[in-house]
Amino acid sequence: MNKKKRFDRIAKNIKDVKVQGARNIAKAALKAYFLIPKKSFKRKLLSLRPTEPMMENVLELAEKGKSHKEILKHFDDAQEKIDQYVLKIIRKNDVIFTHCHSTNVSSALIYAKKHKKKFEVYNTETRPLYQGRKTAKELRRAGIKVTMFIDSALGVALSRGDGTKKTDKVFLGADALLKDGIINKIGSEVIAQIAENEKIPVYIIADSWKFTNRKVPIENRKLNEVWGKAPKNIRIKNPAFEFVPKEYIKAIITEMGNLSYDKFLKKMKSL
Ligand code: RUB
Repeated sequence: MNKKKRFDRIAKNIKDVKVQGARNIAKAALKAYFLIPKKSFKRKLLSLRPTEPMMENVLELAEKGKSHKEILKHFDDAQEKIDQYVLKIIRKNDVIFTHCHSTNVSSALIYAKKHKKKFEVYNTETRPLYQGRKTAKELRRAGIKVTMFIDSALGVALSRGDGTKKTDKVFLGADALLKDGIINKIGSEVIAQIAENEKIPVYIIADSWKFTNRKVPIENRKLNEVWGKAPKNIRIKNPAFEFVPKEYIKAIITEMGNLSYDKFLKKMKSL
């Protein structure tokens, strides 16, 4: 297959969410960019998932001459450090709630399981594309006990009702780390609000390369993801992401440590 065809195939997989999550998107985009390292192709990649500053950051690094290998090494090194920090905060019998599918979150949970931590996970199915099923399968394969909830059972999952246990911690990934909070999968702000009411700490688990000072638009996706053959006269909205203000965040765990959001911002400023 020629380079253009391979580029197009990767681009389609990113657009269709076959490749999903900020880190996997950044990795795939990088692979595509190195096939055809041209500005117009970079622009095309950035247009596929507009809420992804990590993709933008790594493509800029590549444009400035950082090698593919160096960038991939950052992802692995960062994850290793994140895993260590997350390991330290998981307590015996914790119930950890997560949403959607995040490689940064799942890897850290799997690492903790490998290091003999005893905990279980509550997660959401994450309509309309059901990334929660991917999370549930991945964690279960690693031997972690998982209970999946429909999205509208968020309140039940987070506030002990109908036979559920008390949730001890919320772990959310992030697509964008901003000055005043983070952006993650739609539903994340409601989760953070309920967690705040229930006094459950919310941890953001993310590679610091998701940080940006730029304005990040929220991606609105195709309506047929929500309702395949909806009657024409019904309007549908399908926002993919949502902003979570830093006030709801107990700490952010990046490769730089387990920090309050303000301390994290200070560190980013000093780089
Ligand atoms: C995925 C999502 C993830 C973040 C972080 O959304 O919101 O929580 O991207 O993921 P989508 P990671 O499925 O629409 O891409 O930790 O893998 O970078």
